[in-house]
Amino acid sequence: MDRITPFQTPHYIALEEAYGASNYKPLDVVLTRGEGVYVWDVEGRRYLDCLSSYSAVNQGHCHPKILAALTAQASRLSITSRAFRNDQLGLFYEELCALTHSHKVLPMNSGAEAVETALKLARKWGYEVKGVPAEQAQIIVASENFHGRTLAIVGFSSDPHSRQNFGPFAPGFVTVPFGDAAALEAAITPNTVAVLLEPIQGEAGVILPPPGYLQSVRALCTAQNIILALDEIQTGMGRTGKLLAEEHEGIEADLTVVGKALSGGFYPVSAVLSNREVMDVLKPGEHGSTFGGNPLACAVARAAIRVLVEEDMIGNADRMGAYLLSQLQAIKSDIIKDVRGRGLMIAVELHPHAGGARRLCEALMARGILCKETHGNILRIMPPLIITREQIDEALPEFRAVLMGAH
Ligand code: IF1
Repeated sequence: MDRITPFQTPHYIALEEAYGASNYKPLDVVLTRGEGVYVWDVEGRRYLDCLSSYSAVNQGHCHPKILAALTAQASRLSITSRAFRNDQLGLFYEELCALTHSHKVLPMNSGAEAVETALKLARKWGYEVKGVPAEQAQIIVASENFHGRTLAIVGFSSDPHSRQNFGPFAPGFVTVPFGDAAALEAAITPNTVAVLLEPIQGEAGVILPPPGYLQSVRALCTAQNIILALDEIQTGMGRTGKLLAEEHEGIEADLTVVGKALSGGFYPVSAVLSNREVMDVLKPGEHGSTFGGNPLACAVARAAIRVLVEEDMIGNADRMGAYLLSQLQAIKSDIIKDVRGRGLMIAVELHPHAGGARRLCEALMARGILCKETHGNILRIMPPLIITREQIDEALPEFRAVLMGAH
């Protein structure tokens, strides 16, 4: 294998161990190049990327048209601050609103920032439009949620690893079991301003909503004048075979949070989408961000949206996701408890006696496939949406071998 960079794998690992915070435990693969569904390590080995950076590179690694937009804009104007206007922001707003049938957009950078923005919008709307008494707003969230890593967000996480020793936390959040509409209805009070949900829980292990659940939540929110906020940061941008996962349920959220593949993985770009009423509670000076809505972010996101639609990546995710799911579900193995998913957001849940999904990730890595485990016994399989049937067929024998016990 021809070498690509000056150092070998151990050198890069040693540097990360010596100087980096230990807030991750990555696989010991050092990547140096990405193209389409593949990435290469510093030893020249090729891998099928079945994580897509947690659904940030739906368009495939280093998509040439998004790269071209990035370099063209970066050579012209990268950032202006929002103290002045620029020639990319309005076009980004118009194109994102047209794509998502939204009325207004608030651009941010990371997903967590956009979720925080949605929480602030919901609370402000609650006080100024719904008439909830000051400081009394309540927001209902689901157990096993993942919405980011900020203090407010981890404060309503049910994962001890996300919240241990980070308190005290922000008040005003009520947790109910995901999928239980009756429990959610029982948790509603006159001070409830919003419900925040992932339409499919990603980090929890691709937990699909029970049929009718999201329609029930939508109806409850409409009937009781409560904002339905959907976090589509991982499920959006075509990942589930629809542009937004809410489309599978035939509902429309009042606030929708998007991120990750909104930039095709080239740049942190996130946004809150809303109907006019909710977004209009914000007045100048009441929210913002240095990089939010900068021309480079907007140019990259415009190209990422364009290729997603023009190259029918959403339809491909639907077709290839159905094929991959059916092939994985056909694998007979005593370690497989469940295989589930929607579009190219798929999970293989293992029985406890399987010894954990990390071991399988390492076995798959040795066979040229990169996956990530979650919650110990769940394998997430989320390739870029451009994957072809041939590329799936090339990977299936490796998945079968590892899931059927060969290592
Ligand atoms: C990590 C998890 C996934 C998200 C949803 C908001 C955010 C995320 C539904 C925040 C981000 C990332 C964060 C990253 C790993 C990854 C992740 F494992 F952490 F939980 F995808 F499942 N809503 N998810 O999935 O967006 O601020 O990160 O831009 O923290 O290690 P962000």
